[in-house]
Amino acid sequence: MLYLAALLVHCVPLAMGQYDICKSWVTTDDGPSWEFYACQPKAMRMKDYVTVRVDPAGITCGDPPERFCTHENPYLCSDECDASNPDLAHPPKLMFDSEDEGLATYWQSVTWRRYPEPLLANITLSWNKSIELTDDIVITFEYGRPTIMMLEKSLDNGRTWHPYQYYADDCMEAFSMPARRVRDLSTTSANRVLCTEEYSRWAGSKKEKTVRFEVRDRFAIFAGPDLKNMDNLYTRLESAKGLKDFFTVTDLRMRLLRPALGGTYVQRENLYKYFYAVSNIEVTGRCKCNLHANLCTFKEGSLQCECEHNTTGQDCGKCKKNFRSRSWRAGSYLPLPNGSPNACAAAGSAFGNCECYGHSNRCSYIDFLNVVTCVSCKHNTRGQHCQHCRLGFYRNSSAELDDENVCIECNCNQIGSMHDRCNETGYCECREGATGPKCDDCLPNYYWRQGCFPNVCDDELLLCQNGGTCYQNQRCICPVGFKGVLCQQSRCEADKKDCDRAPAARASLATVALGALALQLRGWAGL
Ligand SMILES: *[C@@H]1O[C@H](CO)[C@@H](O)[C@H](O)[C@H]1NC(C)=O
Ligand SMILES: *[C@@H]1O[C@H](CO)[C@@H](O)[C@H](O)[C@H]1NC(C)=O
Ligand SMILES: *[C@@H]1O[C@H](CO)[C@@H](O)[C@H](O)[C@H]1NC(C)=O
Ligand SMILES: *[C@@H]1O[C@H](CO)[C@@H](O)[C@H](O)[C@H]1NC(C)=O
Ligand SMILES: *[C@@H]1O[C@H](CO)[C@@H](O)[C@H](O)[C@H]1NC(C)=O
Ligand SMILES: [Ca+2]
Repeated sequence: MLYLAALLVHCVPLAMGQYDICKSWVTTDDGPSWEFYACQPKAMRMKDYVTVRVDPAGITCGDPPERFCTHENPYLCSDECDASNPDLAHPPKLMFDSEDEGLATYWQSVTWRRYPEPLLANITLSWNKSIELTDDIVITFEYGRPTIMMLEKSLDNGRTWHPYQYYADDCMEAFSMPARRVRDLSTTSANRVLCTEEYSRWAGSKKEKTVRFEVRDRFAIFAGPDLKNMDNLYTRLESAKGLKDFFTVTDLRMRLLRPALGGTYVQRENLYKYFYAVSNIEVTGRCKCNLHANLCTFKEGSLQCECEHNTTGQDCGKCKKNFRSRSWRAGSYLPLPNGSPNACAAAGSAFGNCECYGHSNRCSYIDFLNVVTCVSCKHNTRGQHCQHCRLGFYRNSSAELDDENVCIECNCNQIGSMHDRCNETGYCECREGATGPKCDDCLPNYYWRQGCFPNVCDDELLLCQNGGTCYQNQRCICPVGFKGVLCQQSRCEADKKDCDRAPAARASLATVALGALALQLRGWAGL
């Protein structure tokens, strides 16, 4: 009975009745009709849909066969890993199987025979689908938990990775981070990435086997210890920036950085007892469908939302064709308890089918042309169907026409370009001497000063004459007695007064120099 109660409490956030239907047939004063609600799929065991990759190559034990020992009895090393024998192999898939007979099956790494070189392994889980975590990630280690590891996540199918949580027996030493516990986080720090020491200390390899990423404890910050007040969590998920995304992943990566040591030091004489062994990785979550679907099915190798509200796409992230009369929006948990569907609406029924690709809410009939046209196109679009980009913008060729960001600003350099229009690939038309897609660079032999100007001089071509030096390609600094853009002009020829003064100045300099020489000569001669 106690067990059952625990199970029920555990299931509360997963099997919540809230947001589980997308529409219902209701009877109102105007007769029966559909009513629409925000909806989301049920939480599932995500390990059933995952693809796994273990790096580096050769990190899985058994090729060649290898002996290993345990920390409990390091001198009894009877266990053996052999990839070619199904009974003795430990391939990655054993992290995701169901262990009916109660016997742990596990992936196992090679032993730390290369010590002191670190024993590193990455376990990467990919769903090719955005997933919203609804419960703790629980990783079960046989033969001891790593003393240093890190959890990373990706939101873009593995293109970019971000730290999710750090784990070490000494956070300061391993990551230069203070140790913190999720339980101590507050409403403003609920999505903080932290380092915890709770899952890395040695407690005997049989006793403490799990490493957690605590989703429930973070939910509890808003929903209370038993997650009773889920409304408050849903309200926060809508209003707190970045909170929803924090619990969303497409991929997860465990970076195993140092195995269990079973003590303080590594015993070099028995390296067979140091390795990683993972028997289970539990990830509980639901497909992210932007609150537009309550079903998510495994099709053609990946999970896909069964979109309602006239939306479509893997995550119901856009409006169906012919339903783009207003731009796409995610459903919302608010107002409680049923949320808002924010459904896509059929395009302009009043005037036949005037598609505006979601850039306008209104069509208008122009009598003398006999056409229906979209009014006030948004998102920098223009045209009868808002299908072109405004002047000064160009079309992003990899975006759909109904994308809010389909038109990209040309951003032409105001001084370097002829005007602020650009061609279909975003190239501006440059004034003389300017270059680059945005005309903010100068061609060789031009310099930038409120536009591109041809170089006056050049240190290599030595255009400055009569010993002049080139200053920043802009002008020659002339020696006394010369002037002109390239110091080509003697001051004597240019101006009689200069001519009179210059030799005099030179003479006086010569006198001083001679005087000094005379003094020195006198010194040598001992006079
Ligand atoms: C593990 O992944 C990280 C990037 O997330 C990479 O820098 C590192 O080299 C990988 N380690 C191994 C052993 O493949
Ligand atoms: C990922 O999912 C998309 C959309 O369902 C699909 O087109 C693509 O083939 C999948 N990629 C892989 C590697 O499974
Ligand atoms: C979606 O389109 C269909 C067909 O036009 C319509 O019957 C239905 O009410 C629409 N759903 C929503 C949520 O607007
Ligand atoms: C063009 O659109 C694609 C797809 O939406 C997007 O990934 C890319 O960042 C956009 N490019 C620019 C320059 O905005
Ligand atoms: C845009 O201009 C650049 C530079 O002149 C050129 O290389 C490119 O081919 C042009 N693109 C189109 C679509 O005309
Ligand atoms: Ca297993």
